[in-house]
Amino acid sequence: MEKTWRWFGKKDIITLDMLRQIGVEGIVTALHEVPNGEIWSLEAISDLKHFIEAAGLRWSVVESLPVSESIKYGGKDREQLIENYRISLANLGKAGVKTVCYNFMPVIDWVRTDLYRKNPDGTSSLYFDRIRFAYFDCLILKREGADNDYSAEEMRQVYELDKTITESEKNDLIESIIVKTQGFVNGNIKEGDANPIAIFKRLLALYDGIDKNQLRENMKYFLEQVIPTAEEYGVNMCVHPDDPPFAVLGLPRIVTSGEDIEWFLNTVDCPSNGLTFCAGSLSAGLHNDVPALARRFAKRTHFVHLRSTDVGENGNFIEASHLAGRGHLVELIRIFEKENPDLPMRVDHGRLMLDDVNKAFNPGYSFIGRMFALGQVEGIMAAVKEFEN
Ligand code: DNO
Repeated sequence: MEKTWRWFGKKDIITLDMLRQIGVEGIVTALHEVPNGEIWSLEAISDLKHFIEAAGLRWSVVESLPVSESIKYGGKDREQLIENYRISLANLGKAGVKTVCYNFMPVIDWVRTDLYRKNPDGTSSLYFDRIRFAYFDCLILKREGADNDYSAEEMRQVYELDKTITESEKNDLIESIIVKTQGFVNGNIKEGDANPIAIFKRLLALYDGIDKNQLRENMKYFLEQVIPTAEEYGVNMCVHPDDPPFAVLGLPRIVTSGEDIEWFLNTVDCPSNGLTFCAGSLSAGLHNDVPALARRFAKRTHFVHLRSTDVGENGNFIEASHLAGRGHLVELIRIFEKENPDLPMRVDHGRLMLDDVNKAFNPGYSFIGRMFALGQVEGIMAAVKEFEN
């Protein structure tokens, strides 16, 4: 597989020169400064591409070309937004950037409740705590009917937590769930936005009455319009699975399981309509057997995220070592190296450790933890190549 790295553009404190030194071959990035829904011009794409190439690397994957909210809920301006999306795709194809990752998660992208969960060794990892999440949903957001989404025992624990939780912990929950994890991935709320809860509630209201079937219809509509353009320009689209892979906050999620993946691949059945195989996201759902999914969908996978999780019986999950947990990365690498050795792969997230603590990295995207994981993955790749062939 091609060793790629998510780089956040010219302002990233991790430079392209640093990445070359650690064996990175391809860059995964986006025009982060272009607001969602606007066209990515050929000029801006080419400029960034040349900048990357001047450092001796290549722009392998776009992550993400964001799908505007209105396309997902089927708003009045979706035709225009889809048209803009097609133009951006065509421009990427013309510039020779041919793999495009996106997601179809309503309102909120990836969800974590704790960005600095301490491990026994002193490092920290990203974490999802179901009771704290339910607390946010029921007692901070106060979403109507939210308590129906949790068991009686879970609600008992939510009210127990209410007796001890501090204001600063409540604030951390808001920051972790809807602010710090969202802005840098072109999400809806950025750091510094006033009253994130109010913005978030307005966004949730846009999905009133939109269930799983309707969201599928809207994704189908989108794919039917954009995949022909992707095909024409030789671009491979690859949807990122929902993270975590289950419905949250009363919102439907439609890329969570083998059945879901099968559905969208068959809906527009052509090679340009593919999957980002995010082992971390898929592994956080106990219903998913990650290596089995890799075997099943390797042929339609255009991009791989290597990461793993450990899931507790209560549904809490922690981002595990890249060598352990439900992701089974050794097996995945074996599968993907065999099926498609040219696939771009990036290690996803990493532990926060050593000198990186207190530096202004995006959550999950510190340097040393990711470099460490890349070393582990490189080792697996070498072993797989040595012993499989
Ligand atoms: C988080 C990421 C996601 C991902 C998008 C892709 O770390 O894995 O935000 O980039 O969902 O569209």
